Amino acid sequence: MSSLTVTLPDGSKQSVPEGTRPIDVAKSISPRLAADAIVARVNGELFDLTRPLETDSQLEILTTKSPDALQVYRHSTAHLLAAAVLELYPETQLGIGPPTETGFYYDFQRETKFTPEDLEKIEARMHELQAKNLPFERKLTEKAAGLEKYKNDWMKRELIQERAGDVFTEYTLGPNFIDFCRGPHVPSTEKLKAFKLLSIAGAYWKGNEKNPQLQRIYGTAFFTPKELQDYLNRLEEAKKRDHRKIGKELELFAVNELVGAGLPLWLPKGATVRRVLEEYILEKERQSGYQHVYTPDLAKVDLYKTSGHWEHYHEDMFPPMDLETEQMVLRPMNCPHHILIYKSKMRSYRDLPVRIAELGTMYRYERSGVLSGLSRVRCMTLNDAHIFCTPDQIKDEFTKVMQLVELAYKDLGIKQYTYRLSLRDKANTAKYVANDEMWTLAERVLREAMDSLQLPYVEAPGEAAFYGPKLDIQLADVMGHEETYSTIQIDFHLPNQFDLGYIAPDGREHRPVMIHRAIVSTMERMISYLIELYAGAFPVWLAPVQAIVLPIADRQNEYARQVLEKLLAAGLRAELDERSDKINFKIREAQLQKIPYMLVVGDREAQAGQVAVRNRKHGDRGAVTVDDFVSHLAQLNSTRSLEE
Ligand code: TSB
Ligand code: ZN
Repeated sequence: MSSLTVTLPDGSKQSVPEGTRPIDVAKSISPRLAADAIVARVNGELFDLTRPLETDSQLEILTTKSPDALQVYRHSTAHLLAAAVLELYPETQLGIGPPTETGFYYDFQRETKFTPEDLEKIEARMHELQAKNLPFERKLTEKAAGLEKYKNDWMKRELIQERAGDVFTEYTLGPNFIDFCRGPHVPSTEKLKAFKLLSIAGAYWKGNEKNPQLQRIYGTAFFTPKELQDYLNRLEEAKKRDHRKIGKELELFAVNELVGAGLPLWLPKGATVRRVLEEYILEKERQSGYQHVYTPDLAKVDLYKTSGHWEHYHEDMFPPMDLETEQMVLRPMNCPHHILIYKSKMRSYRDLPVRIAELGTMYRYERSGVLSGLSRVRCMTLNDAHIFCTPDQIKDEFTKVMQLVELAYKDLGIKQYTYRLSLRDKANTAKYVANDEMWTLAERVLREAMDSLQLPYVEAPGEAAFYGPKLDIQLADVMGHEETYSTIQIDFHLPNQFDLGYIAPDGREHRPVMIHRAIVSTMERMISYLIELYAGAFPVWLAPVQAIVLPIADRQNEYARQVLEKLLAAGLRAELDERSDKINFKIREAQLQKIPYMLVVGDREAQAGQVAVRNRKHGDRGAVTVDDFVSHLAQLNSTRSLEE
């Protein structure tokens, strides 16, 4: 029998008989390694631990420390799910069952709908099968034989037909289950120690709504029960904080079928939070030398042909409208309008930087599948600005924008964020303007600016704007899912497209550079974040209702109204609950509404000109005079304090 050379990651070599399996090598290194092993990597490819080696190999044993191993582990758990489903509901046909970022799913075709009770049954059966320590085994099948074998299974036939080559692989799981699959898998179900089924949803075959709808079962799996429990706890917390749920409970926003998906309606309370945020950022911008403008939400298609949006951003735009002899389109970005404001008069180097800002409403055709509450919408208002400056001014402007971001985050109580340098994908020529020199320069400017601020960043190819690279500021939700909020973008492209100029000290016309920037992102996305960050209990300065007056009995209503008047006169947002309900009931409701201050007034308070203060977090705070309370609250409000 011939032998093979196996090279391990530390460079050491072993000579082993042909047919040796990675698991055998792992055992020869240490029993511990063999026990922790999930899958192997052979010559760069993931490889079953129990599959015989056929050639000389670079071999790596992946254990529970490796993210790639987790993907394999979850994929194997998906097979376990499919095996359990087929045992319980043999009439089911299998779609695909891949791992995901957070777990796995499997798509099934079955007449009857799966119920939550079914999920419990399926999960119990998964545990039974798991305990039998069933092996995963790889099998090679001839394509022709496979098509014959699966002649009644249209999904499998489609998958087999798409596969290149004459043979394909299948994996058995124990004696009764076999599935078309690339693998690899864990050696046996003994490895699958912690999993949970989570939900059922509809999903189209291959994600195409023209195809039949399947039932998708989602689950998650971790290497240890503790990791699984931590994840489930976070999921629970995320559900509690979900801005869509809180948005409904606190009457912040609503969506209506008749208006359409991704087009939220801001209810009075949500609108108040938004207005406060808008006023805040406008004030900070005014103090930082920005000039605010208003521009229309639509323009001629020609504008976007000039800018390049039509060529590179078309797929994200709403389709054009025919109007008399013109074609109009809803704007997907505000930049072209601001450029035309810059261009509306002669500019000299003495005028630069010109900073044109707007709470600009824009429209993007986000696909229905990615829409979510306020965080990803189709109509959004961006705290936008375009800075027109000389090349020498870029760094200084960049730094000032970063300072503004930091100030805003501090005032909003946002503490955790990371920086991302978003670059183009050089291979995707349709999505990015072609001009290597320009991209290189813009990227260098961003890197230098970040380096001189000594800020760390990660790089993300394929995330740039079509006109230039971005420095994005990323915030994560409870589940660790990241989105871009603030963004600073260097653009040498649009100034060319619109032939922008300024008169330089040499008396000649030069080209300005553009910086696109958003500090607090779109009102929609930022408020979705703040709702989740505070679980609806906004800091006083952002709260839709800052204090509510609660008379104990009807006879104090008159006094309560006077208290309300004083609060309103001081510019505070206050309400009065005059209903003839029990005080405890009123307090409970105000607490559920997360109103920072409840001002209870009974006979004693009415006589003394006082209110009994109750705070949503700290409970009873004792009685104070109305004037003292008003000035305390006004102080918290005007200083935008995060205390209460
Ligand atoms: C900063 N032209 C630039 C602008 O001058 C621009 O539009 N940049 S952007 O395309 O990156 O969008 C700015 C920000 O809007 C993003 O960073 C993101 O926080 C927010 N945003 C983008 N799409 C959506 C959406 N569908 N729903 C909610 N917010 C969004
Ligand atoms: Zn822009």
